Amino acid sequence: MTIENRLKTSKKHKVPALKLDDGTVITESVVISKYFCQIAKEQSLYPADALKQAKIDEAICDANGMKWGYFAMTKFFGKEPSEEGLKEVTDSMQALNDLRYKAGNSFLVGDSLTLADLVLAVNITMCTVIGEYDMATNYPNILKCLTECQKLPQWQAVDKKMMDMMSMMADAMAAKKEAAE
Ligand SMILES: N[C@@H](CCC(=O)N[C@@H](CS)C(=O)NCC(=O)O)C(=O)O
Repeated sequence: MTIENRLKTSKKHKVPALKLDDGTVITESVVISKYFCQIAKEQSLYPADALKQAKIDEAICDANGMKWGYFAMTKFFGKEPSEEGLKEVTDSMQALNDLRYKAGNSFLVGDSLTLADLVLAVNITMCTVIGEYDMATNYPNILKCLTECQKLPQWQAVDKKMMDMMSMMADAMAAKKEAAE
């Protein structure tokens, strides 16, 4: 099986897409992650137990309620920064903070890292790296999730490559904007 980086691999024309040896294509990052956990019999990130899965799925929905898209739109796609846009982001961070981190916990579900934390950590990097948003000052509780993921060698192996690429894209967009002014 291969993780494809060509948009045309899936009918959705989106990445990631996982292509199995028999040609079957699976899309959606969270779905692909769950598939990997299942076939690797990975029980800590996404246990087989139905109730535990439900609680992790619930947390993934909450994690995806954090609206990081504003940062990508303003850094990569020429959207003008605005107070309203930023407020929408910070309101969603506050909501997640109140819903999930009031107890001082480090993890979204239980007392260890799950797939939900990985999903949230990726979303957080979009805010901190791409948006240069100061989450350490404003939402330290939410940031704990990223700090935990950053301890993992597997995270370290892919994160720097990904973030360097994102920063390059942001710089290229800024230079294009400056040249147009
Ligand atoms: N919900 C999907 C989102 C997929 C997605 O939007 N991928 C973007 C890259 S991050 C993409 O392929 N964009 C290319 C395009 O829209 O043309 C997932 O989590 O896999």
